[in-house]
Amino acid sequence: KKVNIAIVGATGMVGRTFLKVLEERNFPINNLYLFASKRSAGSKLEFNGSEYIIEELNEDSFKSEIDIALFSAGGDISKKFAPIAKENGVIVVDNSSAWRMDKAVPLIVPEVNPEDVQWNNGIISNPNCSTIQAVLPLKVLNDVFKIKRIVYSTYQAVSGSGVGGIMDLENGIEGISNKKYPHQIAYNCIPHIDVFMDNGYTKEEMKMIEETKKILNDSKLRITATTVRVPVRHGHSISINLEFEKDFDLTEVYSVLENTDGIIVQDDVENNVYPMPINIEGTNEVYVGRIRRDFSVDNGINIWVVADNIRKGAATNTVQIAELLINKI
Ligand code: 11C
Repeated sequence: KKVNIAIVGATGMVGRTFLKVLEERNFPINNLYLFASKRSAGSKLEFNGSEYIIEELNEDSFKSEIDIALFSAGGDISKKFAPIAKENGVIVVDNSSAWRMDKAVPLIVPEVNPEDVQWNNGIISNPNCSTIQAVLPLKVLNDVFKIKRIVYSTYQAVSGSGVGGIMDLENGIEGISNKKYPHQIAYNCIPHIDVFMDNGYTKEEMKMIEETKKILNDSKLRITATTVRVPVRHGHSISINLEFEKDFDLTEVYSVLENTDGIIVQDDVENNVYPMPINIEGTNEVYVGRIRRDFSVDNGINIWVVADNIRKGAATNTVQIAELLINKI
């Protein structure tokens, strides 16, 4: 069955990647509607060999027969327009942080909690990019060894901040000052992603902590995080330190990860093989390597997790959620 799809924020980095991923996955589309701000209205984007004209998003945009709308236009647009779409019978899959922690809104990574699509009420949230790539390995390891504590340390690409982040990196290399970030990102690391909260953590850190608990459905999980922007164009990396309740065998950890859909294990240190952002750009999987015991605690382990933040961290995951919906429409 073919469905009618709308994209809100079609001209952005994630919006354009929605189109590529829908095309690559042969998503069964009948009509496609592209929405963006007034500035982009009238311009065209190509999909499956045809040109589509971008329309300005407004309160009447969802009056057409739209089944599913993929939103990636920032939190304010989602807050305003997702309820309007929902009232018009559209199911919204939202890539912003606007609805993620709303108890009435499922937060989904299809390899982890696809069943949560059942209780959607017209809005489904796509998690933060760093959370998505982390919970794939965590879900299967938790199922087998029961996680006691998680320590996240991230190394996040500038594309996570959109075009402005990439400009700051490229300009910085040329000696031109930063606009997007509070400091130069070229030749630097900035331990500051999103705004600071009253508790001393950044919002990105709190997103990773709270979203992980919601997706793994365990509000008591002990989690801490440090999120850092690094001068990498695409691909977020995360060092994850874990403590399990149960003792484990490293070979069993490998086999659990290797047998999980969506995960590719790259771990052959003798040959310098481990996941790196430069190698995984444009892919849809989550890569895991540097798997090793943490000898400083009981039942501890370290893993290194890399994924394309615009694909699995955003566009691909959102399209996969829409695929879960197709059979229900
Ligand atoms: C970053 N993770 O890399 C952010 C971008 O909550 O959807 C995505 C922000 C979000 O800056």
